[in-house]
Amino acid sequence: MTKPSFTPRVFSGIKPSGGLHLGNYLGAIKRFVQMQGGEFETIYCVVDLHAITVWQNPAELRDGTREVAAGFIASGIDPETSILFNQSQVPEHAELAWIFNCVARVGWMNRMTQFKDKAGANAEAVSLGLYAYPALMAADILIYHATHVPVGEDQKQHVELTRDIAAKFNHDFKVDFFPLSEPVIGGPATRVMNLRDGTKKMSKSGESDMERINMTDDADSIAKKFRKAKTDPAPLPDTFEALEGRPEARNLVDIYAALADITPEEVIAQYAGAGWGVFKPALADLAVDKLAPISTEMARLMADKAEIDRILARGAERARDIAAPILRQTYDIVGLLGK
Ligand code: AQP
Repeated sequence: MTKPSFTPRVFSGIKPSGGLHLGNYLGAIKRFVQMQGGEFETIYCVVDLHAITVWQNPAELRDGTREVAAGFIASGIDPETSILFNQSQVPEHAELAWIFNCVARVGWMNRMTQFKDKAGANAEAVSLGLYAYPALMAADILIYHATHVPVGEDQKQHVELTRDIAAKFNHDFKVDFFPLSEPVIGGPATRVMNLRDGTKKMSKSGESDMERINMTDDADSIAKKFRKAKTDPAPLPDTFEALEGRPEARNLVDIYAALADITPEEVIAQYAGAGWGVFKPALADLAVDKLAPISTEMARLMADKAEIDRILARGAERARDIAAPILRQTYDIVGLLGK
């Protein structure tokens, strides 16, 4: 049998489980923008069904969904060039996820490190949805036959699981229907770390606001958070390799590199021997320079929520045009009777 050729198509999403932070921007959104308008068809999603795997206040979820959409647009996602929508408006995601719940094995889910991290010692009490999350993520990607998935390092294991699910489905039903989607991970900021603890990633749901730079932070907050960011007392070294074993210092260098679109080695070449009193204000200025136009534009967009809702509804229609036939074919392959 000849292999089907899949349209080069990108899918990725962000949960509206809190405000966007610098990790989401550098690890994901910046890449989403770079992949737009070239060889790929690009589909970007506010994954609200993933957000509710932990309790969300309904009013905050609605606004958070709009705010993530505003963050995408303000960062450069063009809702005409890309398809931009929120996940719950395209029911095919949840329908395919059920099929994948029946394909994925419990043992595979048990190996997911993000579940272990999030559930911690409380695994018996978390939602079943949090456990099954990776099967929904596989459906998000495969309902579009997406070939490429730009993500931060923390999502790599889930994209690998998506490939396992696609391969098992294809094998079980003797078809070549779902592509083996490639994770796209690269650059200096695939894992932006918490500003108070360089061994933990920056997260929306981290305990303290001082751990993260929010996309909506003003210049004073950004400067204060970098000034108070944990570091060791040594100045910046002469070589990038010498940052080994200095996670907080390495993190700030990586953030600088990603914001300036240069390599961490170039940052070191520029700042070798500099103390934190020099480097932290330079980093804060750079971050303000890059983030202020985005947060200003987000605020402008959030002033017209009806317009954001219209953009998301239109994006959902376009998404369904791709998703519905793929779901119909999946049902047919599985043997589910219908029109
Ligand atoms: N710290 C990070 N560094 C680089 N990339 C990151 N991403 C998240 N945190 C970092 C990337 O952003 C995209 C969207 O992630 P998500 O919001 O859907 O899920 P998450 O990874 O669980 O994000 P958070 O901020 O940690 O949310 P909470 O605290 O609610 O669980 C993904 O591509 C992710 O890799």
